[in-house]
Order: sequence, then structure tokens, then C-alpha cells
Amino acid sequence: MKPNISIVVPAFDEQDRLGDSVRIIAEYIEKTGLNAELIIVDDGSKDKTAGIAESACDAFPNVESKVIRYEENRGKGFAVRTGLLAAQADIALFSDADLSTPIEEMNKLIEPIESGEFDVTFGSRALDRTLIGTHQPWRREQGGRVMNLIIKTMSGLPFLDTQCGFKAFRMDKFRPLLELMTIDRFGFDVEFLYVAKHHALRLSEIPVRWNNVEGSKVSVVRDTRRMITELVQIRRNSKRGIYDSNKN
Ligand SMILES: Nc1nc2c(ncn2[C@@H]2O[C@H](COP(=O)(O)OP(=O)(O)O)[C@@H](O)[C@H]2O)c(=O)[nH]1
Ligand SMILES: [Mg+2]
Repeated sequence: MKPNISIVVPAFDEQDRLGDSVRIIAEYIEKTGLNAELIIVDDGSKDKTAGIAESACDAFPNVESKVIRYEENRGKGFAVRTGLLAAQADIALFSDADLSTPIEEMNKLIEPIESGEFDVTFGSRALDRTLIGTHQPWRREQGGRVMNLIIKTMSGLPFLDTQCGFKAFRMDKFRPLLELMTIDRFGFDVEFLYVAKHHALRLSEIPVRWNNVEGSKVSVVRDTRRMITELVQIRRNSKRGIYDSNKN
């Protein structure tokens, strides 16, 4: 039976966090009776991520799931695109492996797509900060705020938080756009929203609950530098018309 919702989880060196997350998601699917498939993408992890994902999935034979793995670490953007391209459902959601946004929050993103109101919905930590339970360490949180400001200025997007790892898509509209995407690392969130907006998809930033979970693999210095490079690339792509083809 074709699923109604595909849940994609990108994972890089997540052996310590992924097993529990897969169980929580699978239990949620069972409990709610959702017709959902779970797709884990192991982005060239050097640890036991894929094995742990597989055995966690095997424990839930009634939940449709698959683990995609490739050898080289390509970045979260590449992993999410790979998962979305494998998604069978008409609506796909991706979630960080640490479930910083609890999976129960998915309804907030799915319903506005199901109802036909929006094509892309994405979680935000900036619209209602009272929904943040456990905060990131102060420096990282302030860094994130500055980064969101830089993103807003450089991309021209009107959103307050583009970086939350919890986003959903109406796939008949979004899938054709995936082949226009060029950003493999953390700038991919911005590119997704930028290209979707460029093609007149209807986007909605939605406040969601969020909790920092220990074990972040983000390096503030390295990833900030990469992020700026990727923002420059998005602007250049846009000027060169790279995002224009397949225009709806
Ligand atoms: N595919 C891929 N995913 C990554 C990479 N680095 C982090 N992630 C994933 O991105 C998500 C968020 O990472 P996390 O380290 O929790 O970031 P933070 O919470 O923003 O500090 C998790 O699902 C990670 O497994 C990477 O290089 N490749
Ligand atoms: Mg995290």
C-alpha cells in the first residue's frame, strides 16, 4: 500500500542517538495508525549508524521502513535530497535524527499541506521562543540568531528561522525542484526555501516545540564559514538563472 507520509531522517555518525529515535518514530506511527514510511539516510557514517538503524527498524515489522546508505559523507543536504527522492508518499517530512522537534509536532506541518493551504511547511524556533524547552548553549544559540539574520539579509527570504531540521513538502510540487538544488551541506535549508519561493510554492513558517539534544555535530567555526560560502553560491545560482528551469 502506498504510504500517505514519508518521514526522512538524515543521519551522520548517529549510532548513539539514532536507535532511540527510530523506536520513538516507529512507536508513534503504530500508535497513531498513520500510513507512513520511515526512510533513514546514512550519510557515509564512520560508526555503526546503518546497522543500528536497521536493527531498530527490524523490531517494527508493521512499520514500512528502509535504510539508505552510501560510503562517502556528502552532507545533510545531500542526505535529505536522497531521502526525499526515495519517498513514495505525496507528502514528505524530514526530521533531525535527535528529534529535537518531537515527532508529535508533525501534524502542525502536515495538516496545512493536506488541506491544500500550503506546499512547504517548516518548523521555526524564532516565532514563539516559549516553545523551546532545553536551550542550546548560550553561545551557540546567539550564533544561530546571528546566522538567521545573515541568512535573511543574504537570501532576501522573509523567514525568521530557516534552519530548524523539521520541514515538510508536497512532493508533486517539490520533487521537480530537487534537481535544481546544488547545496550539499547546511545551506541546503535556505536553498530549499529559496527555490520553492522562486517557483511560487506556498510556504509557511510554523512555530514548533524544540529541545536541544547533546551530541551536536555542528562545528560553529567550520560550519559558519561553509554556510556563508553556500549563501554566496545560492545568490550566484539565482543570478545565473540556475533556479529558473522547470519553472511551474
Ligand atoms: N547527512 C548528514 N547529516 C548530518 C551531518 N552533520 C549533521 N547531520 C545531521 O543533521 C541533523 C542535525 O545535526 P545536529 O548535530 O543535531 O545539529 P544541531 O542540533 O543543529 O547542532 C542530524 O540528523 C545529524 O545526523 C552531515 O555531515 N551529514
Ligand atoms: Mg541537534
